[in-house]
Amino acid sequence: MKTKPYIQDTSSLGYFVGVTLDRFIKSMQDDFPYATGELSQLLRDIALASKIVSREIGRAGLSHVTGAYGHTNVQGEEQQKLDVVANIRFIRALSKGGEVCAIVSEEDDEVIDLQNKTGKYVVAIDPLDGSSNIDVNVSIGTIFSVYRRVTPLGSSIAPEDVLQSGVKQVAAGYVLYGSSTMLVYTTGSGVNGFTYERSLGEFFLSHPSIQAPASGEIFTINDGLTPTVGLGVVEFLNTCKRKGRTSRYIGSLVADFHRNLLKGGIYMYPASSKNPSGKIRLMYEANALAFIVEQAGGLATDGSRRILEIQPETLHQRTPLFIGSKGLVEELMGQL
Ligand code: AHM
Ligand code: MG
Repeated sequence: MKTKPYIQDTSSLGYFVGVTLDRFIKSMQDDFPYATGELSQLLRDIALASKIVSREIGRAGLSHVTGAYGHTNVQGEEQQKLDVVANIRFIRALSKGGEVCAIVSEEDDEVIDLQNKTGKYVVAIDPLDGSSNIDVNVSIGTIFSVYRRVTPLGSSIAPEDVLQSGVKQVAAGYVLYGSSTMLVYTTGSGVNGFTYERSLGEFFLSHPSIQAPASGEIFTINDGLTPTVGLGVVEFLNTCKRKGRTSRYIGSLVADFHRNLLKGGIYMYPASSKNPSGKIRLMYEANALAFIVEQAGGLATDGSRRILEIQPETLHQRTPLFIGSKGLVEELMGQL
């Protein structure tokens, strides 16, 4: 019988077409001979929860999960029902997996101690970001950071396991529930994006090796804040307008960030008189996106410090955030 080797020529389609998230995670793990597979499993757990959340969001208007839950979180913000649903889904997935010992969530005042003394990882998560857009069918997201615990396995968790600066992240990512659902993540060797194929129930690699454009034309800010922000930011905004740049603001950090990451732009949430420390939370919003943007060649700062080097002092600490294309962030910094 004549045989021939199976050689699939995908060169005209791009090498990565058809690679599932699972397979991609596995191939990344294979690059590290001593990897135990626990981080890979953790990423799969997050992906699974995000599929469930994507389904809940997709039918929210029909299933009575829109609207307020009737409870205010530690930030003094009213929780939406979907915030609570997403929080439960992610915490359940992360606690069942067995790799995680502690979780910091936007929706929980205190650290969630999973009482798992063999769990190697700590996760900080905003299960559903963009609360104001939940009920109006506009893009929202999930943001997550993964840290290695610093106390020895077998011991109880301690504050130093949780309050780690962003440079210590071993993985970070976000899920964007937009016109399609996408998961974008990094483990410190580039940024890759996966699009969810709902009918197959799989994420497929759609955006390999994402690079942030070196500069860009988009500036992103809640313009209502500008009367109460610092003069440097106002000056930069005037420069953007004079140069004919484009203003775009969705009000969902993940969506605004993702657009600027792909197209070139800068997202700004400065300190203002209403939010003297800014609005964005360091541990489960800014750090993950800062890790991703740097991996993609961009920058993230609070105006004077690299976001990733800020030592968190409290779980729900806020920070001013300027993040995006390197050229634009540097230009802003020159005017602060
Ligand atoms: P949230 O975590 O309560 O949703 O708040 C964070 C959100 C970000 O997604 C978004 O960039 C920002 O808050 C919008 O704030 P504002 O409505 O003040 O423009
Ligand atoms: Mg949030």
